[in-house]
Amino acid sequence: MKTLHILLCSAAVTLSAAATTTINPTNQYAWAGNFGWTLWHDAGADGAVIGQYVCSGYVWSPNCGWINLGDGTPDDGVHYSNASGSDYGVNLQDPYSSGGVSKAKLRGFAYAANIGWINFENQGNPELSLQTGRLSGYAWSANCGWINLDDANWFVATDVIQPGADSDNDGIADAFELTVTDPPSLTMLTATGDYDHDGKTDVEEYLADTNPLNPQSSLSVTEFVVSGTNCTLTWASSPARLYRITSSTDLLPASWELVLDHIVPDGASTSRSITVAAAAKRFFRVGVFLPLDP
Ligand SMILES: [Ca+2]
Ligand SMILES: [Ca+2]
Ligand SMILES: [Ca+2]
Repeated sequence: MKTLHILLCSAAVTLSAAATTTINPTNQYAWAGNFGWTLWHDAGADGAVIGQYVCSGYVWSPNCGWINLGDGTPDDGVHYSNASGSDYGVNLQDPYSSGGVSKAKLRGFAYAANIGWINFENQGNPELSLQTGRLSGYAWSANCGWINLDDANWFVATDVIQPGADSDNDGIADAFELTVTDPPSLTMLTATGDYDHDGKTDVEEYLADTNPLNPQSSLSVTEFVVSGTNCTLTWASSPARLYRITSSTDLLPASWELVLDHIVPDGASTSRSITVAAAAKRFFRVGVFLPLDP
């Protein structure tokens, strides 16, 4: 066996609670049959912001005025409850991947002073592509009807997905910390620590969306099979992340070459096969990154 594998987390992340819009200036139009175009980028200083856990900012309707997607600060630090008039907004939730497509659902309520609540719900099934940033589906206004996020001619797309607040500046989105700890804590995970002593730092586990409190959970190759010139790597994966495979013949830092990029996970486990030259020594590594990271 002259081929082996190693595994590294190869992603960097900048965290910020940005207020500027993430929406592409060209692809920013959603069509409402009863009140015309809505603009998601050109909505003033606070256009729409698509975040890893919550949306925020404003959509502008020339006919109906501002539509508020939320203030970006849900009461629990993770998702808007949409159970009170002071903690409402549109959440990004339930990421899934199947058939080569990764998506997350947009769910919750937006509010427009002139037309009331706009519901992002299951029937209209508004979603975000984690690969392209393109929105799809419909939002529903009880007073004004459907808003089509993916019209035949125009659609809404985000250039980036904001990771969200990192108030303790540890490189881990606060919402992730509050989700994985019980009771919710921002001090348990740290910039340099490895809480569960599995060899992956807390930050690496965040980047890989593995459980930093469970040593059985980490980004790792679970199977490596060589058959002739065909190598198959299998690793545990998260629907909220994308992956890449690089290879090297000698492990020198400058020698790594990209083999496969923007790999959409198959599900909880992902496999990819790579053909190599006969009798060649070849090293592989799997990297992970946040979709559309700024
Ligand atoms: Ca943090
Ligand atoms: Ca760890
Ligand atoms: Ca772990």
